[in-house]
Formats: sequence, C-alpha cells, structure tokens
Amino acid sequence: MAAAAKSLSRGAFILFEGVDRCGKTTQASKLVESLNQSGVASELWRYPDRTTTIGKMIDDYLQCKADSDDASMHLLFAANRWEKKKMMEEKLRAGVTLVVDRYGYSGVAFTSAKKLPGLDQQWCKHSETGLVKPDCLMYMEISEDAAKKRGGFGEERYETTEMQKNVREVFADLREDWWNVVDADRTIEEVQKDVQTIAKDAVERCKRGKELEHFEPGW
Ligand code: DGP
Repeated sequence: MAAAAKSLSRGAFILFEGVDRCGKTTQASKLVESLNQSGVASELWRYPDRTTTIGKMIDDYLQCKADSDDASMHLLFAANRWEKKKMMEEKLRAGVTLVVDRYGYSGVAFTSAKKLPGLDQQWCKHSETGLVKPDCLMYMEISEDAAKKRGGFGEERYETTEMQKNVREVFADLREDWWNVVDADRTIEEVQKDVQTIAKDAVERCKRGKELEHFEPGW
C-alpha cells in the first residue's frame, strides 16, 4: 500500500488588501509584532517592494517623477511580485509566516480601475497567474467617510477620490467567499483583535500542512 503523502508544516501567507488609508499597514505591522512575540516566526513584506531595481522604477512612477505606458506599468508591478516568488516559497516552506501588505489583487484593482480599453480585469489577472496564492486574505473594509477622516491624500499618483472610488468597486467585484472582510472603521485595537484571531487560524492550518497554492489560469 502506498504511503500517504506526508503533509509538510510551513509558514502562512497572510495578505492585507484594501483601498488607500484603510489601515492595513498599521494592522499588518502589529500582527507581525504579535506573532513574533507568541513564537510564530513572521516577516512583514510589502508590495510594491520599492527597494529592488524594478521597485525603484515603480516608485518614480508613483511619485510622478517618471511617466510610462499603463500596460507596461501593470507588468512592472507584477514583475516586482515575480522577482520575489522563489524567495517567498522558500520562506514559507522554511516555516516563516509572511504578512504581506498588498499583492496581485491590488495589481488588478488599481490597473483596471483606470478603465482603459484592453486593460480589463481578465487581462490584468494574466500576469499574476502562477504566483503564490495567499492562505488568508484580510480585506480591510472602510467607508469612504472614515477614509476621508484619516487625513488628506498625499502626493502619489493614485491618491485621488475618483481613482479610490473605482478601486473600491473593483475590490467588491473581486471579492470571494474565502476572503475575511474586516470592518476597518473601528479603533486600531478592535480591528487588531479580529485580525489576530483570523491569522491564528491560518497559521494553524499551514502548520498542519495546508498545501501551497498558486493562482490558476483564469483565476
Ligand atoms: P502603498 O505603498 O501600499 O501605498 O502602494 C502604493 C500605491 O500603488 C497605492 O496607491 C496602490 C498602488 N499599487 C499597489 N500595487 C499595485 C499594482 O500591482 N498595480 C498598480 N497599478 N498599482 C498598485
């Protein structure tokens, strides 16, 4: 009788997504701190990763220091995720939990929110196909009013009311049953409490050997 495949313990890929100013960066940092304190080896990752050569081109674009074709920029954002795919898999398999601030869902949401001919959601998804799929997604849902109260927009390219409205609509469209929708209108502490409960479950599932998944064609 063939031996049953042994499921391998690994770290969890926990993703935070949402519109700008939804509080995901604060929540992701706090989560990493609390996981590490409780003995779960964790790292905070962020996309775009502006430290790589590709990331520096993205940074110039976001800060409006450089302009480029929209399709090219979409592919650069995706390439910024692809260039760290191997490292991501290695870390997860080595048992490190990765708490990630934005990923391919932002890729699809921000590019398709531009509503440009040819750059629809399906086209945007192609460049993410094959990347590691998160084990847990926390969508930080914040009302337009609460987001506005958190301070004015900065200087970056996408920080306009119209763009954020479109991004919010695409996220609503992309939403799937397995997403954890977190009410981000509450205090930092209230939100963090829920975030930690959701994360704990994902960490446990991956510890027990949940298989690593990748985005399938047409996801
Ligand atoms: P952040 O560093 O999280 O504030 O992200 C910078 C901006 O870039 C933010 O407005 C969201 C946007 N963004 C993040 N990822 C992508 C992506 O893959 N594609 C596009 N077009 N925009 C993205």
